[in-house]
Amino acid sequence: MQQKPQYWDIFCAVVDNFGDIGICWRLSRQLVAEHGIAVRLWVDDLHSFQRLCSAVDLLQARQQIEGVEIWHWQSAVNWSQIPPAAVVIEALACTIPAAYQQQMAAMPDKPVWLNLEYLSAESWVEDCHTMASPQPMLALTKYFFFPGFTAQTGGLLRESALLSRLDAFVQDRQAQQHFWQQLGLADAHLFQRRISLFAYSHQQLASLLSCWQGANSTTLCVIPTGPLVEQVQQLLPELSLDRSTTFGALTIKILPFLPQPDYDLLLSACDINFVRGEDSIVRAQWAAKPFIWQIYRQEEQAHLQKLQAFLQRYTAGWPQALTNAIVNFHHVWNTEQPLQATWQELEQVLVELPAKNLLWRNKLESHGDLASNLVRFVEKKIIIQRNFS
Ligand code: TRH
Repeated sequence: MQQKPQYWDIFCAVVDNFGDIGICWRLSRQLVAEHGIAVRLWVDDLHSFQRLCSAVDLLQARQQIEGVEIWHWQSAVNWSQIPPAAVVIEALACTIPAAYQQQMAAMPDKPVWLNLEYLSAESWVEDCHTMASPQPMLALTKYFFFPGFTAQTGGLLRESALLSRLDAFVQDRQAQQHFWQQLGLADAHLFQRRISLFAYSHQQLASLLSCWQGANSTTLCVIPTGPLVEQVQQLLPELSLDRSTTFGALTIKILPFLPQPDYDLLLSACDINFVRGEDSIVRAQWAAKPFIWQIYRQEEQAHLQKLQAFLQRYTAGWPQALTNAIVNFHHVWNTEQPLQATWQELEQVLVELPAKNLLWRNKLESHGDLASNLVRFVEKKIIIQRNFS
């Protein structure tokens, strides 16, 4: 007899940008497709979700896409009518409704309640990963689950077929040509390098673009639609939004916001990837091409500490000149300081990065993937709860 799938509720409050929903959408699809879990994804902002997934219907309170039940998390939901799932995830430190929490506490088999945290390479994460947070008012326990870069954390989101898909794509010139063609860039292979630029608006953008304009080699730079495009337009008013525009050695093409699986391919098709926030930096590491991370800004410069922690792990054991080039450029890019000299320093060592990135990728892969690590953790908790009830 076929077993009934286990229900998981994932709650996603979109703070800003696309990281929150990007992560929840990936996780939900993977849980459904690879673990046979029935996922109900609660999202408070369907507009942002629709940018990532065009199939999202803004008018539906409830819809199913790719096997995931998507529910609009809005004030009108009558939580007393919603039986909680066996597993409840508050994604990226959002807070689930109090009425839903009461329902959880009233269940004979208490749900496993998890707070899926933000990504950080800082060492304290290992101590807090899977830590229990008893909720005395509710007779429930919540557990912290941290994604991360070491075996003592929950690992990173990675679909089981991702790396073989990316490797096959990189080895298949025809598939790459077809990919570029579909983006209106049949001539992409004629450029000496291809750069994807996904970044927050930036004070040094003009300086970066002028490095590429004046370079000896030709650059194709693709920029996804968004506020950065407006900034580029102000700097380069001749920029066309529909077709490629050339400025010296630099050609720019504005791309539509791609579906996530296509964005993964873009990162593999490019020679250098500028990424930002929390999810695209992870995808850039799976693509293993040289990447530059613009970390999401936090109050009191907390993000710079996080960046330093990441760079320390990522460059551990590297030759000093390579480490310096990477660390220096990340520093100026994230503090928006003049970058011409550091860009030139970085260019000298770019050729060394793909091999280093593959080693780094292997290491990350060995920690398992976040969805599978979550499932394993939940299974253990359910067994323990059964034995004690
Ligand atoms: O959009 P972001 O800046 O998101 C940020 C961070 O996650 C940050 O930590 C969080 O606190 C804040 O949001 C609220 O960058 P991020 O995380 O890379 O998310 C972008 C998502 O968009 C990611 O899932 C990749 C996806 N994407 C596409 O699917 N297609 C595209 O064309 C592009 C450029 C991105």
